Amino acid sequence: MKLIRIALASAVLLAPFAAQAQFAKPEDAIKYRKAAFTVMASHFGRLGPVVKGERPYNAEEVAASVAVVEQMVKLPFVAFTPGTDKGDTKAKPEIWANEAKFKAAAESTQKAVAALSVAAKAGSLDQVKVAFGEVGKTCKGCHDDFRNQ
Ligand code: ASC
Repeated sequence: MKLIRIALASAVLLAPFAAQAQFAKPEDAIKYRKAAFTVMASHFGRLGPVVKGERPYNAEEVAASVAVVEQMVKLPFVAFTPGTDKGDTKAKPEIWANEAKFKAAAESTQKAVAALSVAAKAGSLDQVKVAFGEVGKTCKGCHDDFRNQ
């Protein structure tokens, strides 16, 4: 019992360091999160012309892009580690000043993407259009609050 308590206490205390240990240097975390956002934006952006009717709806193509977005949206938020507010980044200090709000914003994006994934898998352009709009709103909301232009 005592050992378990010590192990749990250590795990809690060391958790933030474990997250940081994934990246050798702050620049690595910045590069990593930017890479995830870049790939995500590329695949989310491909849906734009489809939902606007400028490109024919291909359900498989859309589902494949949404699957990439769904994977990418899991990645960048853990890379906003302490000390990565400086450097080649547009991240605002608000991310670290208001971590709960940032976490909530990340989670609402992930939830919206999960809904987009359901729509894409259903093969319904109407549902994809709605879900796409909702994801876009969460992207913009987070950028307005947490990213410098
Ligand atoms: C995109 C993209 C974003 C969001 C945002 C939505 O395609 O790259 O960052 O949509 O512009 O408002």
